[in-house]
Amino acid sequence: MITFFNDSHQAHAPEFEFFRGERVACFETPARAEYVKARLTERGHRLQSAQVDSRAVLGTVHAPRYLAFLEHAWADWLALATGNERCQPFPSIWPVRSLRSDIEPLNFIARLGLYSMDNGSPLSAGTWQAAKAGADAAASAAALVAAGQGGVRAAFCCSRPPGHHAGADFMGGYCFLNNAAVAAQSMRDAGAGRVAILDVDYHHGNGTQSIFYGRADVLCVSLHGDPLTEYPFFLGHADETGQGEGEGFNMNLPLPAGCAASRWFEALERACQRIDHYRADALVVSLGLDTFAEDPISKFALQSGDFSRLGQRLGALGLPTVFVLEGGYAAAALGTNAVNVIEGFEEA
Ligand code: OKP
Ligand code: ZN
Repeated sequence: MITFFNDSHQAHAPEFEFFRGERVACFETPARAEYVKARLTERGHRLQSAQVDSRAVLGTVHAPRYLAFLEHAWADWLALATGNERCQPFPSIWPVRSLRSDIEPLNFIARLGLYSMDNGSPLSAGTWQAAKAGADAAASAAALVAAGQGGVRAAFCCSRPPGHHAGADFMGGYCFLNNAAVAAQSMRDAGAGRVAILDVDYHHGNGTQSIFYGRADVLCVSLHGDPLTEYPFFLGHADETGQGEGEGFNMNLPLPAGCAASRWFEALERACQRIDHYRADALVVSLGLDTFAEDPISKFALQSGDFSRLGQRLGALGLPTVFVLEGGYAAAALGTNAVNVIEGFEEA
């Protein structure tokens, strides 16, 4: 399988996040992608770098004022005070119900709150550069797979930071630019009439859902930990089925934290049947690997061998497919688990 990788993911390297009010080392680290790269190389997969500039498609899935904020956020932060290059900015106020989000404040931390869903998505010097490279990879993979040149049926983007929590105008959950949305929109633009997005990350992909919620041309299906107890808490319930023209084109399959792998595979089967019935022309997989039993922040029970089975089932859908890496925090196991999905897919 063609694999996209770009060293500039390393430019996004915040040092800490908050956990129970304390500073802890980030879970979403550069080592994650390096472990996947190492395993891909070991198994003889070809790595390439992006050749498509995602700027135009980013302008259709994200709000212009959010993109402008994100691109200049680090420079704005540095301009605020000397020494800020050694500090990470975090939001401290958010425009919740009854507060206005139409007017962008001038204050940097207020703007950071306007464009954030949580205080768990630290910025660093190279956040924009890394996230943009990931979006470029998603656009490149989509272009390649949509064109089907040389029999290319699938591509995998080994990029970070992840993207599925990022909405049209906000960051959150370690995500800044929605790579799955970029891939899906790029495939639509390249002529695919119907695109399905399947999100198998442990956490509900609220950003992806919200971007396509009113549309019938992109079906969103997600299996994830029940938001009653799991992040992102405020979206991902089974009764969210789409709205307007999009009614019936969003499917959530929340599962209880701690459930067995057999239950997870039953939900995967339902998801695949929905995608079959939709008669999708192309598939985007938000490949979170935090369903792994050893994941430090998640509570599903998949073993490494189960990722081969996942890949086989996705391959059996028989669709042009773009994989984008999302979460997965048992860093040293990510290489094996990601490559198991890819090789399972190729076997099918
Ligand atoms: C991102 B992805 C721990 C707080 C948890 C949110 C989890 C984000 C998951 N300090 N932060 O979907 O894997
Ligand atoms: Zn996750």
